[in-house]
Amino acid sequence: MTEDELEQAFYRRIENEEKIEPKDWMPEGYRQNLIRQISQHAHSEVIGMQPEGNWITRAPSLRRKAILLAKVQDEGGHGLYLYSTAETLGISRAEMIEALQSCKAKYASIFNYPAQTWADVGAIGWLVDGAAIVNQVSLQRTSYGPYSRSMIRICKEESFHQRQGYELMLTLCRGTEEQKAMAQDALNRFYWPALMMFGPHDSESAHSAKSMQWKIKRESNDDLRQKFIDQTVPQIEFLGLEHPDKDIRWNEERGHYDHGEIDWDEFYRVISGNGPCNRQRIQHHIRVHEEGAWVRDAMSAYQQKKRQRAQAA
Ligand code: FAQ
Repeated sequence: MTEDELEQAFYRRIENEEKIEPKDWMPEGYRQNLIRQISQHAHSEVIGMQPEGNWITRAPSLRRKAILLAKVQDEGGHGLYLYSTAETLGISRAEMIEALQSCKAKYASIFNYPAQTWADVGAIGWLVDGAAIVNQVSLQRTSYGPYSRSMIRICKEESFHQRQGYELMLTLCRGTEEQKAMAQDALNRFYWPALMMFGPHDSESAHSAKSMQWKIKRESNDDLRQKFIDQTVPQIEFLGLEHPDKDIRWNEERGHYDHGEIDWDEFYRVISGNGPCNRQRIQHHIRVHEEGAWVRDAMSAYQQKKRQRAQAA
């Protein structure tokens, strides 16, 4: 088949909702865009372990500690599925890690905010995992087969994360005045950065047009953000907390909540490396990666020994 015929066949498959698999022909731009998005998604999961990981030794009970340990470990696992998914497109894990550590690749802006109190652990589960699920449910229908399948598995685990976060918030809101105030403060600090997780407005989104055409993305940044805004209003009411957005109003005609404007200067500051914890997050990743070098060396020495034994036999 000629290049033109291969391209036409690719678009027919996209049109027919068929999944594209690793060995199938695909346009180079499609491959590169997937590598960009999936590797950044993987980095987000791994860097996302840091804010909550900070609370494992300070969880207030054995039950809460066990839940938090399991959750943080799940996020590491999600990172590993996603790195493997990106590797099917012809990039190595080492190249992706290098791009992260040299700040060429991004990760979700939200993880550059600190988890300052125990209530932040609840707000992260409820709002950050909640926003991640809204996005990832949509990505279950993405056109690249391995990415779509990893999203199905990840969403199942994320919904447990979201529920444990909301349950933690509910416990605080039904506790003492101080505990409820701590929950309100965590909501106030995490609400706006959670909305930023969906990316810039559609009109400002560099990759959306191509990603929608290729069905890598199935819903736009603003549509997904609106879904999250709508679902969060009754959850805030049920907790008995005040909504951080003073402009939030139900719009009967649109069938959605109208809302206040996000501070986009803050968003661009954070994604360009100048958020509250950007340097700390990357430095921590580099340090731990270097400390783990002996594990990688031991694994490759073991593989080599196995290969040599197999050859000798
Ligand atoms: N933060 O043209 P667009 C989680 C960048 S998982 C940082 O709209 P696109 C689980 C964007 O990369 C959370 N950068 O881009 C968990 C691009 O930069 P580039 C992660 C952002 O790709 C919970 C530029 O701005 N989820 O939380 C952000 O079409 C708790 C232009 O933007 C995913 O990654 C941002 N918020 O749409 C873990 C989902 N927004 O690459 C631990 C998969 C935009 O040109 C604890 N990704 N940028 O240098 C996606 O769905 C998309 O990539 C979007 C952005 C929607 C994030």
